[in-house]
Amino acid sequence: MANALITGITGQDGAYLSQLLLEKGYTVHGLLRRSASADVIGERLRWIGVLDRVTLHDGDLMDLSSIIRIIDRVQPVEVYNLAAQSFVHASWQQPILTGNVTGMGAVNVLEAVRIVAPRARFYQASSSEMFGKIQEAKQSERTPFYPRSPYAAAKLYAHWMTVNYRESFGMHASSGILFNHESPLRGIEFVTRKITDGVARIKLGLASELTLGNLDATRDWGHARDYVQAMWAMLQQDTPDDYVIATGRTVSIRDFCAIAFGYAGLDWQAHVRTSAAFMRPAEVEVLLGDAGKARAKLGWAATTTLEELAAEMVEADLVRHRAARG
Ligand code: NDP
Ligand code: GDR
Repeated sequence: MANALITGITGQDGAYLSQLLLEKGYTVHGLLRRSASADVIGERLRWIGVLDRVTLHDGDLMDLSSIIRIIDRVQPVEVYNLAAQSFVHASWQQPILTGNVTGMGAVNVLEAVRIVAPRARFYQASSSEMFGKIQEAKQSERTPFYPRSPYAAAKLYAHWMTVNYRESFGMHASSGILFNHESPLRGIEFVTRKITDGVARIKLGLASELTLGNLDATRDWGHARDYVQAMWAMLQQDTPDDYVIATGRTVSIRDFCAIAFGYAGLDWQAHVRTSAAFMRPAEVEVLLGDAGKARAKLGWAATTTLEELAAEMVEADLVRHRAARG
């Protein structure tokens, strides 16, 4: 059985990708950073039902020797670099950490692969945030980048290093420029999950208000379950390349509120407040992806509508809060 290694295995995408790779017959290994909160480690992997089917190795993206040791031991055929400080808002408070983990961390993984498993195929989790202040109405692989946050600048560095390792060393290194993708496993600080969690609390009488930031921004949102399939498909190609992965529909935060509250039979305007605390020093106003290349070359297309995604997330948050209430 082929070994795959996932950094960021405890995150949203790590859980869905683990599930997909296990279904495909891989032996799945993951990089796990030590935490004092050992009781919550692997919560997403447990939720999706794969925690006891993956092998976790202690290490950190900042610790090159740990990555070399793990890759040397596992000898993976595929390495998925999903680990990052991934919250854009936090990247202004922690720009150096974000640069180190999200930017340089990717180079640590590229170096480790080059040194001890040079034939392994490598996937870099690049981001639509790299388009930032958009230079074209619909963003494709040909659209110039304009990062608007320390997170986006770090991702852009990692992206270009992936391209450079491919061109300099002949590595099978691909970069997926993924637009926002969500799920019931999305971190609670990201806006969709914050909203669906708020809807569940309000529906169950546990809260009456939800405070958000900029409601005018629009995002091209898909489902993480669909998007990890594109990651895998990129590494099955004979030639490594870069691909935009998106739905081709952009919706404002305001309209996502209407969809999620509406699903639960609530009027969002009666409950949503805004606060400057959740505004950003620089905003990415609009993102809208053109995934035509992925459709043509990978045969990939998003299959989950935003309405279906919001419903699944609200239902999961209702279940969580009902269970917590006892
Ligand atoms: P999450 O924030 O859910 O997961 C991030 C993962 O990185 C976690 O497993 C986290 O571990 C791990 N991590 C953070 N710092 C370190 C470190 N120093 N060493 C080792 N591991 C570390 O992200 P997502 O699953 O949503 O996203 C996966 C990747 O895709 C990220 O790189 C993200 O930036 C990128 N991306 C995400 C998009 C999205 O919409 N979700 C869109 C485009 C790109 P821990 O559990 O210990 O915190
Ligand atoms: P984003 O996701 O920054 O696009 O990055 P996030 O959900 O944090 O923000 C989306 C948009 O919503 C606006 N917003 C709020 N955001 C948060 N988090 N909380 C709020 O209360 C709130 N109110 C309004 C934001 O201003 C923004 O415009 C995500 C991450 O997964 C990245 O790692 C990934 O690279 C990109 O998606 C693609």
